[in-house]
Amino acid sequence: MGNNKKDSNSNYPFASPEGEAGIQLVPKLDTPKMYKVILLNDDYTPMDFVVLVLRRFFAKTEEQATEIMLDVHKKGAGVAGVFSLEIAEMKVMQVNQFAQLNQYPLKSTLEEEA
Ligand code: TYC
Repeated sequence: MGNNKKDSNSNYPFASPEGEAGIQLVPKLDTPKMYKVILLNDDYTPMDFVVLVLRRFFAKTEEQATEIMLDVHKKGAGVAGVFSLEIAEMKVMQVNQFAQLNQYPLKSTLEEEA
């Protein structure tokens, strides 16, 4: 019983990340930055199209999509979703391309999460 983890580390199993001499044993990882995909309002894109975009690219339900769309319509902008940088960049491209293909001025942009 004299040489188990409990004896050598009284806080076991919540082991300290620092060794005997205060040396860092477990690397501290920065939490990855997250990015908001912002939908921008305009006067021409049909509401139904915005709802479709939110369902297709952001996996929102009809109800969630309608709520977000109306929020953007009233306030000028709103959050469609929050993602890692690569995923957020892809969503922005997909939305902007899909809108352009359908000849609507709908735009989305990125914003780093606070
Ligand atoms: N303002 C548009 C309209 O009245 C609807 C709309 C909502 C457009 C959200 C873009 O991101 C948007 N048809």
